[in-house]
Amino acid sequence: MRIAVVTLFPSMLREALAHGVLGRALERGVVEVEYFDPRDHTADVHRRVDDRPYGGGPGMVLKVEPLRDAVRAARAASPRGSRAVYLGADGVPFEQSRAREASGWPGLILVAGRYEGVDERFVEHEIDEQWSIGDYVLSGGELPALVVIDAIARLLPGTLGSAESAAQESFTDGLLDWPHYTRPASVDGDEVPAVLASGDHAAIGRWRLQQSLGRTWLRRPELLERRRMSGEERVLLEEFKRAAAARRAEDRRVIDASYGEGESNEQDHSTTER
Ligand code: 4G1
Repeated sequence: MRIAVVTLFPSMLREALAHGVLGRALERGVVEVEYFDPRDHTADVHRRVDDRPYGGGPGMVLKVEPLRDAVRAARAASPRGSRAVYLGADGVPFEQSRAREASGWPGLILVAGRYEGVDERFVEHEIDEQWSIGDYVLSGGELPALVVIDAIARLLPGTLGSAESAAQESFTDGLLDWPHYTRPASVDGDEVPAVLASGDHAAIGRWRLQQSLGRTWLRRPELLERRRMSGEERVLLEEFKRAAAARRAEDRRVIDASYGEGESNEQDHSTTER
């Protein structure tokens, strides 16, 4: 896949993409990343890419012409059917489903903003989609571009080993990950869950699925609502909830015992965990 990045800071991405699984994918040509700097598309002596916002207010806005010409150069170097995406806080959420979809495109042109953003007329005329990686204030679109490239590149055949790619389509799609453990089996008296060392692969699979369901229920309940559950999953989650309730009851018992009956206990335990 061909990825073109329109950015004022290409070295920010170049360095970050040289490592690990992505670095190897680039070496092997599974993905090709090319940079287009709007500053290379200026005509004035100051190589000016920004200007003051019409209507007043703080900060600067990226001018249309250097951005437009950089995107046009990127389009000329990209395969037919490539799509140009502006990364901005006001885009649609960039999620795994969008990464999966974009991994099937022949090419992708990512545009990273700076300052307060870009002139809206550039977006209207040169951009096909707008994506946001999340709700926070950033100082530029370069880190979002890295996030998007990482998420898409690892879906391309040849980036990961075949064992890893099979695991990606596993049954835990749409759930949080299960907890992981490695050696030693005991750290400061803290033991690995016994089931993981049992060698019973069916039991391990059930435990992991249950942990994924339980953590998703605790931390990201909206993800469970989006996802239909099998009968087995319902049973596993109900068992997790019962165990969680039993743990809470036991915690309350221990707390009551240590504070003593009738003594003040101003702590509010309702806001900790479910
Ligand atoms: C208004 C967040 C502006 C930010 C409201 C997620 C944030 C790109 C993203 C901003 C950016 C809020 C993103 C803000 C991003 C141009 C340069 C826009 C940086 C810029 C909540 C600054 N996902 N933000 N504006 O952060 O590029 O992709």
